[in-house]
Amino acid sequence: MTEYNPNVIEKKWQDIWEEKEVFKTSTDKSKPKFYALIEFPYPSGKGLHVGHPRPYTALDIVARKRRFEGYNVLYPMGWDAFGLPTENFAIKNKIHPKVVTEKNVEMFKNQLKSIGFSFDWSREINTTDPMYYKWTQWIFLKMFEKGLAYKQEMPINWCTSCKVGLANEEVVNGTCERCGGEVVRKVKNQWMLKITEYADRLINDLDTVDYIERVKTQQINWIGKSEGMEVDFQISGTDDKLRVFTTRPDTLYGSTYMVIAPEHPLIEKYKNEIKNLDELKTYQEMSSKKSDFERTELVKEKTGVEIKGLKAINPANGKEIPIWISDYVLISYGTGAIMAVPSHDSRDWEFAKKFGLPIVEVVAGGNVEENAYTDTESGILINSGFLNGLEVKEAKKKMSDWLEEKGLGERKINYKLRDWVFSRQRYWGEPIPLVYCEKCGWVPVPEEELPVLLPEVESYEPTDNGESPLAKMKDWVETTCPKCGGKATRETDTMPQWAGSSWYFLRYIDPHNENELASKEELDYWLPVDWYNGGMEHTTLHLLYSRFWHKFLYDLGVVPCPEPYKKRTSHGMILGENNEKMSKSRGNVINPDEIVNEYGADTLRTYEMFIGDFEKSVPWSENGVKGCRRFLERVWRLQDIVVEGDDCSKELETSIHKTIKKVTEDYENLKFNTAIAALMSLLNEFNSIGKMTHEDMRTYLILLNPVAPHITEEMWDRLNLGGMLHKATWPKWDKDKIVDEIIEIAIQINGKVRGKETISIDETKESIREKVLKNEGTRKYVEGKNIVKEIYVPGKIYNIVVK
Ligand code: ANZ
Ligand code: ZN
Repeated sequence: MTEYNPNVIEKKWQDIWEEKEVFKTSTDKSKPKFYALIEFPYPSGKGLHVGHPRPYTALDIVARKRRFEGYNVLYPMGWDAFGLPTENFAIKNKIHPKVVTEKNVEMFKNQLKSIGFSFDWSREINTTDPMYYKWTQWIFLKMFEKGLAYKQEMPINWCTSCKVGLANEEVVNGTCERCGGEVVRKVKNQWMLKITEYADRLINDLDTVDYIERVKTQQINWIGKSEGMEVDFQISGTDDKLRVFTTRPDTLYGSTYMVIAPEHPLIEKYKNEIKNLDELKTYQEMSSKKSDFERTELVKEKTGVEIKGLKAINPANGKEIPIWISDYVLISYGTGAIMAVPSHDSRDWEFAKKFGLPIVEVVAGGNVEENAYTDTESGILINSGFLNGLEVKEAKKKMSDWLEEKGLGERKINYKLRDWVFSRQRYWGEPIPLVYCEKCGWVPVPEEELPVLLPEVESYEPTDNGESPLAKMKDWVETTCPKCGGKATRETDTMPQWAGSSWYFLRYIDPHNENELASKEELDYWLPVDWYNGGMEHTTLHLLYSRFWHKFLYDLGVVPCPEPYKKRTSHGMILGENNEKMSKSRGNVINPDEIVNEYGADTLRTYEMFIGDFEKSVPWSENGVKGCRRFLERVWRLQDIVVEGDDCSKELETSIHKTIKKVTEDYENLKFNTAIAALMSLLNEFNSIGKMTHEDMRTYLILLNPVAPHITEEMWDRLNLGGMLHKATWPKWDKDKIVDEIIEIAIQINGKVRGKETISIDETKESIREKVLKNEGTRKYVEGKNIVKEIYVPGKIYNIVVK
């Protein structure tokens, strides 16, 4: 037998698959469909990273398995190619971003092809292709038409080094997510998208999809729905009111002072009455330099200034209280003003302690001299007039009713989510297809004139006053108004990088359509995406944005379902050997090309799936790579023990059927490592009995094929196992053959049987526990609760007590 030589066989099979269009999605709509999606990469100059193939291989495995099972599979790939790194490279090296992008795409594509992913390359898309961004612009215009895009003077996050406005999501710890530069606030006229209008639906519809729990939780927290009251405090000696937002109207009697954000208009309005205006101005100046992040950081010592000459009246007890300004109150949330209750809010408590303000306990249960008592479950109201003796929940309701009755306030729901800053003052993005006319205002470019192409410019650098480089192109900027024919100017801002990725999964469905973003027939068949895997870092950015766009398109009647993705999973990162992030500066970056060249693509794929729990971050290990290569060599040598005969080996029947079951289930549950481990141990069993029938080999190769497609296809061919491997059908396990191994146990929660789970008799307690907690039927009784006790009666009942 010849030696295992991946360099030869991998290229050979990649060429055959490509030539025979093996992975081209079928047009046959009578088959069940499976749409597998991974986040398309940004084609940076650095090339593919070993982190990329992890999710790509995972869904490649599922896609290949589903093809064997008779599904019509869509597993596409494309390029999210607009954005800053390419533009910054273009500026530095004076090369057009288009050229940079082409080069990088070519490099990425070759790298991906060398790993043998089963993408349907005929559906490749690129967000910078005018035929693509025509539809990105079209969706924007629809939003504009429906009033969801509007321009507003906004204090934005301004990166002093990229010279560009950033979305809140792009600011990390007060610095630019991309370059690490300092972020300050700057007021700019910005296009905004009203994602807030969809806030409730973005929360509620999470109930209808199968996302991993931490993704759901992060989205819910990011949207930050908060139910409370707006309450008016009279300003002493005037008819004027100062309105606050509070989630604790029950604590109103304990409000001993008020705080407004430094930007609050009250200061300007009462500048003649205020006695310490200069001091306040200095404070305002100072806080304008801080980011929201810095301002709300809990550990920071509180700062503030009392507004002398103004007082407010607590509407509950009629007492006069002081008003302060402090930057721990944000202008962008609620009403930009709060009623401070130092006894029951930690920030207010710290502030009161620092400035010697009175602390009045109104919910008994803690020790408010020591710290704020914030518990809302068990306290009883005191010092609070008509609320005395009530629990917090009742008191909230009673106070809210009272305030509404007296016309002093109203119930209000607030969200942390802000509208999406949708302008960038940069070159390498989709032009915003609007023109400004003195007479008609903002006018959309007519649909038949889309796409508005990015013009050629001399330099891609933003201007120093923060305008886009497009602003310097007089010929392009000056145009006529589509409405009245008068003089008009084009919008020179471009869209953010998140635009193109907000709908790309729709374009894969019908990538060459010239008349629509995708045809209704194709959308009806393929949507929703059945399985979307992507990084946790995109949970509050791309994932939320694309759900928002999809819902908008659903409202327009363009797409048939309100949610784009049926299922969302997430992978862990691959770290350097010493458990650190891989980075150029640490010199620990592994280039997948080197692994492919030295060990083969199948080894890379096997290793990345065997490396550990798919959802957890794991360190790279060269030894691990070698181990996987040795495994594949042993697979290769199985050819030596093949004997004539088409029936399954009798001796190993149970093992084979158990392995089929395990691998089949594990692939679907992201447990690739344990699937591979099962295949390793089955290999050992074949070797120990020293023979394998053709049928055994077929089964084995099909099971391993999704992980290591080249070696398995080659062995199938050499052993003449019938046609080509990728055309085979997925093996089925026979329940009867493993019957004595599989038993059913009952799951009992708080004394009631709520469901059943099948386990094998030799299954470990940890594994059984994991199954029980994930059980479809019983999960809902356990989730979000405290497990206080677990008792397992082996082979019979798994008892859980929750609180
Ligand atoms: C009085 C009070 C008493 C509060 C108490 C809390 C506890 P969430 O849940 O995040 O919505 N707040 C309101 N607007 C604010 C702003 N612009 N900047 C900073 N803080 C603001 O929090 C709502 C609570 O945060 C509000 O309820 C208010 O403080 C504060 F025992 O009012 B509370
Ligand atoms: Zn006009």
